[in-house]
Amino acid sequence: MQEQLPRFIFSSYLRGVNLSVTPENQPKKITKVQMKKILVTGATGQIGSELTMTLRNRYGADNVFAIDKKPALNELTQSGPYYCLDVRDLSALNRIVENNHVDTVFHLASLLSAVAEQKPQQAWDINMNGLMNVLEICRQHRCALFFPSSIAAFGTETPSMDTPQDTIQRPTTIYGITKVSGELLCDYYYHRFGVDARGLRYPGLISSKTKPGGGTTDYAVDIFYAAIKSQHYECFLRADTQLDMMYMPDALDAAITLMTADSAQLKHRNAFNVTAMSFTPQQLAAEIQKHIPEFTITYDVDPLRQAIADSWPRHMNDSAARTEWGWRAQFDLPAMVKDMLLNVRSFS
Ligand code: AKB
Repeated sequence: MQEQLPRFIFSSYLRGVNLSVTPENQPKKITKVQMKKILVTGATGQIGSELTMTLRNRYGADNVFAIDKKPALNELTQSGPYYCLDVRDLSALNRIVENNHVDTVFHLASLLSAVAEQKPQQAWDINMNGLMNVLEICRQHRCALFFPSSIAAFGTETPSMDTPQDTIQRPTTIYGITKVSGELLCDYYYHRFGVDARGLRYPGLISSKTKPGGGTTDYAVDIFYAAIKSQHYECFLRADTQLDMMYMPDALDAAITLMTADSAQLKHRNAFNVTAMSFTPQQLAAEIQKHIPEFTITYDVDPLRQAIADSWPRHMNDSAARTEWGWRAQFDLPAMVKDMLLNVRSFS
């Protein structure tokens, strides 16, 4: 029976990989993630581009392997190993993990909410089949895994204020459906095969280095570029749309702190609620106006992205992350705005 279940589930698209679950290839439960040889998927994306560089600085440039389906020629390719490959290509993924003795995977390759809604089949293919490949590789090679979930894993039936760690999850977007399914799959691989999978439910992420693409919370990044360039921003969400947000340095810190936390302290493991601030476009604009008084904001609401935002929580309760592995954000709204304006100015 142990042998039949995974064979049945994966047989349609896994080829050339040993699927049998024997004592030899079943990972043992570990209490400490190695982080000696690290793979980052989706490395050119908003999180990946910064996480790869942070991990290279911390664990050695040659020990962090970056992959993305886009060819790249920038600090990612110049500072360490970079491979152009799609996470849906299981044998290529397997080769890289095997040849480089990877022990930890940060799996960031994913379509975001708004673009996923335009291409639901592709979103399922990339987000789910990509994750299934990565989980299977982690099982085979005994790697630990970081998987980012999102506020999108909740839906309209979830309490939107002080959203509990464990609560109803009935998302209405395809992106949210792939995130809940991803959380469950990671739990499944932990319980069934002992894969040390850990993860966070990220809120909207704000960063100055790489722009997000196709997300609903992207306005909170775009607004800074517009404020510097033209002192005006036209927002695609309503003025009063309150959402959880986090500045990228905190997002990177959360991922690395969770992966290096003592496994014995983790009751939840996957899908920890984490937040740093919660604001509306109007409140963000008011904070920017403290630095750029002439800045103005108008609203031209995009019904698709507004409906997505309206289905997400306003403010999550992240006490499980605080208690189980010591999560604390460093940046609140005023500190984030000050730093973003400094950084975006220096790039412009
Ligand atoms: C998106 O807007 O799709 C993402 C997310 C909240 O997961 N930033």
